[in-house]
Amino acid sequence: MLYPIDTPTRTTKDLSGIWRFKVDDEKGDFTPDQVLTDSLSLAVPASFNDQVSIDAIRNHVGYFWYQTDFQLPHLIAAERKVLRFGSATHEAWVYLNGQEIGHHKGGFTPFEMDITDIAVAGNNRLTVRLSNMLDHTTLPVGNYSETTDAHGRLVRQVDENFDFYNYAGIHRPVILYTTHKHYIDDIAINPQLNEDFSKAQINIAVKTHQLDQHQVLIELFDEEDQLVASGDLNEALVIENPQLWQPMKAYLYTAKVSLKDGSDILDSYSEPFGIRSVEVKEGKFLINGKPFYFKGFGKHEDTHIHGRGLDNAANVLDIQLMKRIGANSIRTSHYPYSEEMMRLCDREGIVVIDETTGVGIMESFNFDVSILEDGNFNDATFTSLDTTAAHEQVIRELITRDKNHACVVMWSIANEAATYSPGALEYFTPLFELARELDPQKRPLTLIHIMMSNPQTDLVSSLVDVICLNRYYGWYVSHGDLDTAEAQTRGELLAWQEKYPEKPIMYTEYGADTVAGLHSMEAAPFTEEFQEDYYAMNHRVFDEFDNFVGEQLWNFADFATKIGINRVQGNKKGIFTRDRQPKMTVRSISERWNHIPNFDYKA
Ligand code: BDP
Repeated sequence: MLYPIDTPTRTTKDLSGIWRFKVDDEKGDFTPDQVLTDSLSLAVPASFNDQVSIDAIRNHVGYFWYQTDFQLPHLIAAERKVLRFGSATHEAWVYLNGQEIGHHKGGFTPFEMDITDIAVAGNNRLTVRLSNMLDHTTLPVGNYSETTDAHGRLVRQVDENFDFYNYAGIHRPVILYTTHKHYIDDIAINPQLNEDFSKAQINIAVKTHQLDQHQVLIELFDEEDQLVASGDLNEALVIENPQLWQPMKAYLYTAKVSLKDGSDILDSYSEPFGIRSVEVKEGKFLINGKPFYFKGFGKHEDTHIHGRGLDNAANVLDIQLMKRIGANSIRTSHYPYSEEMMRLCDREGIVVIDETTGVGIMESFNFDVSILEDGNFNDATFTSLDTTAAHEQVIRELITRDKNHACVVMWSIANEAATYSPGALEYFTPLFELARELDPQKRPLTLIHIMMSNPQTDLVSSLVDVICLNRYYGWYVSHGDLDTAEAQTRGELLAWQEKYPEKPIMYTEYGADTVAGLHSMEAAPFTEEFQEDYYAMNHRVFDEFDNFVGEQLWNFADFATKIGINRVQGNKKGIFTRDRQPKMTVRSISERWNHIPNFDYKA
């Protein structure tokens, strides 16, 4: 799916701004053609939750109405018109001028509707009904229940099966864009480098709605806007001596695709792309043929006031901070991030492990790791949950959306599923096959292992290209005892290495809750001293293993989550606070990472 941009043949209209908003009382007295009265004024895009000061609205589980009016100039009357949501969390029914025009389930991927026949010149009323409910068929997974209050009213509840606040709303831009009635629908770019990187063949597939006489022309431009190759769909497009997209040193070409009728250009679209190779070989993760070492973070889309809504300024600052402390990569834990962030990572050379919403796939998510001790790993996750359809859908939508991004070097199919549970291999095998089939660039695939999934219990690692581990020795296991934690860390890495000597291993999470400003001489848990010691212990062990290819700590910044006895106003495992101030450990991590090269660290 193409990102909405202005081109000589396309116009975009951003519907961001202040919309009308109201909780749906489910009495059925509002119909989407009406003006939403008695409403609150709310910013779009953003989560609704932290914009309101009324607890009953902030915490409401159920349905919500959003509404705005927009004007369409007569000028574009003859154009094809499309309404596109970057995301609406988690399920949306969309109405234009009172008529239902679309429905989408899944809160982190874009969807669009052709409104050519429904939009009118002049005023148009756009109404959206939104649900923030999650259950055992959705991703992320939620535990849904219903009760009645003292007045006999239905009360819905979602107990998140994951550790982040269930923000909802219209989280990403709503854009109206126009095209000619014959148009470019999609572009897939797959650059192939030859062995010595002196040449790149740029394979481009274009999906169009066109007539037989129309032709597609492709022109490739470098960063100085110089034409470097051109041709139609049947011609091989070759770039000699290509500039490679490198981690932290991005180089982006642009593919300009034109749909032509003789000399008339009916539609044109410009897609940035990078040329780089990615390969997993002999225990190494190779980018452009060289062993890459991941340094970075699991993150969240999570900022004050905006909640999970797009915050371009925060994204820019986060990347600036990452660069300053020597990080080179992120994982989009635990859902696809905004297209704006993905484009920024392309531009800034940030390496991305791109994750689906496959989180919470476990009968009940908790932090009780005692099941490790009693050896009873069985649960009924894969018979009691029913997430296959949602999982297939998000894999399709994620890969369709992000397939051209140079920054994406690996897909993460899920985070911390019950991969030790009967049925896990049967559940994941077709999902991995689907992802491999959909990706034109055939990137490596992984899923992220929870602690209970270790070399003895895990059932699915035969599927992955890289073994990715979330580990909390010294925190959830052997809490506060870093000597024992060190031995456990070493012991488990050895066991993985023995079992899969050809597969690279990396940590995709490790961290300790740390309350900024809390200190102690004896480095007690929750203090800044403990966080620093915890990381030093882990890093000592990482450096002993040749096929250990990366460290992405948990988390970049403190973030909002559901309340619980383990949570002090949010998850405090950030090495930055939620407002992006450093905790003490940032200095030592920066010292370490600025000395670890992006390539050949373990050579
Ligand atoms: C892991 C999850 C992550 C949590 C983290 C934690 O992948 O979402 O926030 O642990 O407990 O279970 O901090």
